[in-house]
Amino acid sequence: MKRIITLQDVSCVGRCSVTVALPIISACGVETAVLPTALLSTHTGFPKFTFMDLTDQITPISDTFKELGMEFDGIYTGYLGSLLQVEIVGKFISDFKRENNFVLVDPAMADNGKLYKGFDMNFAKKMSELCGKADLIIPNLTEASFMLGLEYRENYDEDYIKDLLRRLSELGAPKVALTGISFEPSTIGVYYYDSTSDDFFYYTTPRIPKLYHGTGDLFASVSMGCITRGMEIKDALSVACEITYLSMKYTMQDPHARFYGVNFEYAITDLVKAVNEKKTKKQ
Ligand code: PXL
Repeated sequence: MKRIITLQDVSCVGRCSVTVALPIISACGVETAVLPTALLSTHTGFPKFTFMDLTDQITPISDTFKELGMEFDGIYTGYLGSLLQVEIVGKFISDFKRENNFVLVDPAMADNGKLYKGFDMNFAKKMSELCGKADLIIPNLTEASFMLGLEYRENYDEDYIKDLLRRLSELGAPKVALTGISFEPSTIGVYYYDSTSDDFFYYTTPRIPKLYHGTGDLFASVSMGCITRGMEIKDALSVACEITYLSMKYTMQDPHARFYGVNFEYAITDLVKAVNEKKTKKQ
């Protein structure tokens, strides 16, 4: 069985980060190891939360992994809490990156034109450096704009998105998937660019006109699970769109859901089905 490790926070309540990555990647049939980078009572979207930084644990844990000769088929990073933490996580990637394993960096730090609480443009710059160590990055439009030092735009056309994708790949990751891209009101999806073949791909689902916390974490986790399981990246991103759409649809029935993340639990059977239908290698 393939084994990946994910480095991100544990937020006790409010599905995001590890509490999404673990069930979703496990459902794809991939062992999911975790290296928790912080412990929070909830994610930072709640009016009040605790935050215990675990940065000082990362190096002793990774040194121990090294002594044990531990290897990972994939490394997946998400929300990271400080500049120093991004730096240390970058070192972890350098230590455990191999020619045939896969590194996904989700620069989870902003959405809807705004940085999450506690982040500034220095952090966005640092995150853009971490993106340079990845095989694939999955920013949303806000994160992409901030990492490139551009103004966030709500109105754009296909040429603008393609230009953004090319510039993002110049950060150093050969493959880039930009989420939340919409050219007309009724659909939304992912725009993907593979700089190694100069190939673009766009996939959409119907748009659900709601903002829910944790959809980016769900999208990245489905992508990581499916890719590790042997799916082509374009197929994995398409499945991630469908599962995010379905989970949002289920969440709409719950009027208090916004900050508690999306009800992805109801979409797990659909995810397992998609993995079994679309995986290309027997793993
Ligand atoms: O969903 C991204 C995320 C993850 N972890 C924490 C967060 C957020 C977004 O606000 O606060 C702690």
